Amino acid sequence: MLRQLILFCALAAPSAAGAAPPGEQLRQTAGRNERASAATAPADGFYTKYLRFPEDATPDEKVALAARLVPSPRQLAWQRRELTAFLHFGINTFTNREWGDGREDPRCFDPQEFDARQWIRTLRECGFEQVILTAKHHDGFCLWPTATTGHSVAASPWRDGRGDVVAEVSRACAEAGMPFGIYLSPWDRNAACYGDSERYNRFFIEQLTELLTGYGPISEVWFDGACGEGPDGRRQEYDWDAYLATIRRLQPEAVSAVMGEDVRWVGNERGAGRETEWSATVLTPGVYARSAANNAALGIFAQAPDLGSREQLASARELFWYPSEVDVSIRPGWFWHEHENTRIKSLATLVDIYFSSVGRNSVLLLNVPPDTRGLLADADVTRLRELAGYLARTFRDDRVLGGERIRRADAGEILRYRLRRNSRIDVVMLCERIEEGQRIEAFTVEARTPDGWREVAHGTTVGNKRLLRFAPVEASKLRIRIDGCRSTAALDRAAAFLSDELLPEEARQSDPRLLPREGRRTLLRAPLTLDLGRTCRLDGLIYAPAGGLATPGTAFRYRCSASEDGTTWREIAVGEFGNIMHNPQPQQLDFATPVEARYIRLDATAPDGEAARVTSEEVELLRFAE
Ligand code: FUL
Repeated sequence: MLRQLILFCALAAPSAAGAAPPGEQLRQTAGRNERASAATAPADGFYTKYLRFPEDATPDEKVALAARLVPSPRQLAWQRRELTAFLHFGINTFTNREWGDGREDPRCFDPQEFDARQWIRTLRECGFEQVILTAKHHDGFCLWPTATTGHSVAASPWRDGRGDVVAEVSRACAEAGMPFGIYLSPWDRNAACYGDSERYNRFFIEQLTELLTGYGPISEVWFDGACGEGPDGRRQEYDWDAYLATIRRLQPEAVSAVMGEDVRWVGNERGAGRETEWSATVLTPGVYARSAANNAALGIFAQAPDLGSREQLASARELFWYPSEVDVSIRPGWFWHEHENTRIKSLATLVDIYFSSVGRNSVLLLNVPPDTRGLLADADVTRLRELAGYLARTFRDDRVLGGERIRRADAGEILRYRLRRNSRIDVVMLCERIEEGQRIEAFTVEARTPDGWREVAHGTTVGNKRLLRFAPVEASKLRIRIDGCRSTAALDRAAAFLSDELLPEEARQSDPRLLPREGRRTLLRAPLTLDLGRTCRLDGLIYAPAGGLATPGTAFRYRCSASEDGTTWREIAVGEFGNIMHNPQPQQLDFATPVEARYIRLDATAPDGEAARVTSEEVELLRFAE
């Protein structure tokens, strides 16, 4: 710490760093600490969570200041909990959809074997350190008996309308010592007042208040940014300042995520973290009124590859400690669908996701959706146990001696470590002491092998944790060369392991119901009209955006029609591929009743209301299964 202080005094005058509040309109309790810490020269030389650069700061001074931006205590506690389980559960579980439209009958919610203890016990055993439950998804159905709307568990047959999913999950978490977070969707397709901005804001704050006062400590509040209202939909002005102030007042320890100010969405739903991932970022959180202007001026957005390099610092006026969270589902969709029971991500895929999230300075938020029974599905549990076993075996035997001592180095310096005798390694773990900021910009890892020193890995950022994989080597020593850093780097952990054996990805079984494509022709590209070559009995259709990528032409709302002669058509399904733009995974639409047809037409629009471009390759048809 002393060294930090000396360095600090020698660098740009901290009192020149600005006093702008994190959220301009956060006038009440929210952000007060952060504002104070940015306003004056902090006694210990660190800026908590927020920093405004002095107008005349040079690029070097900005770099020196950036090195002293640190997480707030609640952010630090959150970053240390590396693995969170997401629990998507609600009306969609029963209607087989990804996005409900808010018109669902609450009577379809009836998880007869509901057991929150089974969820939490399993997740605990599998190494999760926090859970987040979808208390309300976009369909507006509330998993607690709220006083704000009748659209809730109270109107369902489950426990004769006296059940409370949020209460049971929070109780199970308390018993297991598991921090508990909530997802409360701002976009609400059921609430009649949605779009009447003031009324809905009051309604939303009431919901938030119920959740933050009635269910014990809440560790994370997740506000999703999705809204599929489209060009002709309802327009709601969210009062983010008031929402955040409510959280700060009622649960000051809770981090606010995504449309929040503490935790940043990584930018995709694939489980892919950035190779270079800064927690000290120039991206202004979307909930601050100035975010659109600030981010446009820097040419950045949530998905931008570079949110914190020196080039970005040079043009930025503000810096936020805004660490990344990687959200991804164990299945293609976020909600449980029976037809996805065979499409659970393989162990190899989950391990890759772990390395590219936790191993890239992010928290992994892995979704494990409970099923219609109200239990975690058996196949998901099996896979979670495999993952937990794999991680436990990989990380049980650290070969580095004294790797837990804090070590400091300037750019160009080398940190040296000895390994235990007869070490064979293929994973290196580095952890920066983020209480002192995130500083490392580039590093190289070398191993002393029987053939001499060999570079085994290199990288850019480290942050809370960096994991690097390489081909196994016999090694007796490690050298970590700090190739670039801001101020002096501090590592509080260097470790090396031999990873567990991983079997290659199992071949995916193809669905026997898929209608073979032979004899099929495209009659018309827009709207996509297919001639199947003969009359078939069909059960449904799968839409899989090409390459698993969302494009401006990706289909969102659809009308599907069938014909036996190509002249007389009847509509067989109308709906939307919910969330397809963020999670462009195959989505299955089941026809209400089996359809006899030779011709199929899919007339679809993109999220912006324009005609979608769907190709024959993106569509599979499902045969009726007796
Ligand atoms: C998205 C939502 O639209 C999805 O349904 C899901 O909840 C995911 C985690 O966030 O934006």
